[in-house]
Amino acid sequence: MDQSSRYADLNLNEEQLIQEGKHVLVYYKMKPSAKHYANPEGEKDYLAAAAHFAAESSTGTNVTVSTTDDFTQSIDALVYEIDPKNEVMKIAYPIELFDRNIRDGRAMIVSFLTLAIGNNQGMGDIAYAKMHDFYIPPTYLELYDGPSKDISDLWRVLGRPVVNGGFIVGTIIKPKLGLQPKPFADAAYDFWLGGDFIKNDEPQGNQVFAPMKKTIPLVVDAMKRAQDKTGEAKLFSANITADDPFEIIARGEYILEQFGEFASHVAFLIDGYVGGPTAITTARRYFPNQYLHYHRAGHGAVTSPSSKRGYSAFILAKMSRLQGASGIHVGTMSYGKMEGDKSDTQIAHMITEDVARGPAYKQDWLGIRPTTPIISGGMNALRIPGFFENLGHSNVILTAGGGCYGHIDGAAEGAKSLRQAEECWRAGADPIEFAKEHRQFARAFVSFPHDADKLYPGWREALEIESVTA
Ligand code: CAP
Ligand code: MG
Repeated sequence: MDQSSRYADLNLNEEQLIQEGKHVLVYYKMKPSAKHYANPEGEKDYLAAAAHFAAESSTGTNVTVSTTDDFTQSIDALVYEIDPKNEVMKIAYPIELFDRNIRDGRAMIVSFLTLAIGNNQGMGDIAYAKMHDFYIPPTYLELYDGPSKDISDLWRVLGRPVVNGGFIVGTIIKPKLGLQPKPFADAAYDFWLGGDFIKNDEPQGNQVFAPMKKTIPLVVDAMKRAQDKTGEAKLFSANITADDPFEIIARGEYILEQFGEFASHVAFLIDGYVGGPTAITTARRYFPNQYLHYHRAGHGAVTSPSSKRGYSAFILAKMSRLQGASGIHVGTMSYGKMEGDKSDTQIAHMITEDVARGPAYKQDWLGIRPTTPIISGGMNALRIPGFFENLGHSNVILTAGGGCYGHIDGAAEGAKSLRQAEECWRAGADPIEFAKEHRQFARAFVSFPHDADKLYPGWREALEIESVTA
């Protein structure tokens, strides 16, 4: 059934829709199924498929129902632009479609997802559809929580300027799982002698071999000893992810109680993709005084460039700022081990700047606090100069697990090598020349010889230091 007469209006003007501010605008890459449409690239069939997509994403289904009235049609989602050859489809969703809290009338990302990335992901007449950008108008934007804390709060704890406070050197306690409480805390202490910020790895929580109520007290002690020894404040991002919001709350409350006078040094980590919006919002609303660290493990299932369904990493990050993530992993923009591209800098700029361009829309964030780009995934000191050259600034948190615990001289030296690598970039220095004067950075070449050979050919001769097979 061709529903384009109801769910499409190609005369709508995007600028005017933005001016009116009554619609969430969404940009998809969509392909109709050749099984259902004789000419899926043709204007008529493409529009019919897009209209069905809009119907299923708003007020309709695959047939007309007798209960539809005038008001219903007034909140239909409308296809307002298509480019079949480039698989482009843009839909305007009236704000009224989206659910609001009964407690405070505010918006919820789960409602945006259940409509804009809901049934439409499995429709028989759509080969695939992936969201690549969306625009939120001011009257809807202000209904989202946004971050309650941001990187300036961490810089304040670290005793740094709260504007451009600079690079936060972090790690992830490795191995990913298997450390019992004392070795876990020892690993934390070792890193903190050189670094600023430690996170739980995403699956670490309350495993039977490392009960949280045994591990956390030892981590608190390690933080206190490291702070005393270095004279510097240290930060810990504790994983409180769980299925049950009450478990999340119980974990958070226990951790803050244990850290006591140093509770302000604690961020809370939520595995936001697998945990979902409820987990993120539970932490955001119950612990508004803690920096909310959004880990995105699992996101690749929908965001990978190899996936033509779901939504992009840009969308995940944009939704995280709306939900109130203080920081989110944004990948390493091709410099680390995970999928990514140099152009992913657009994600980092979009979650931090007041007004940011995406693939299709310019979003004014209207003063909503920034979300910190968290850089992680296969990073070590050698990969840092190129990374920051590409990103253009170092007001980020970088967490390197292998890059620290795989450093030949241990985690603290690994941390120092990361900090030196950022200094090298900031000074615009040649890394090999810089390494001649900075031992920990030089020893990163020895620690990660495969990277060194790839990134800095000739380093062995130039640095004249003993080389070991990694
Ligand atoms: C990195 C990491 C992070 C990934 C997540 C890991 O460890 O702890 O979870 O970076 O990817 O478990 O792999 P390494 P992303 O530093 O040892 O690689 O940040 O892209 O979401
Ligand atoms: Mg991890």
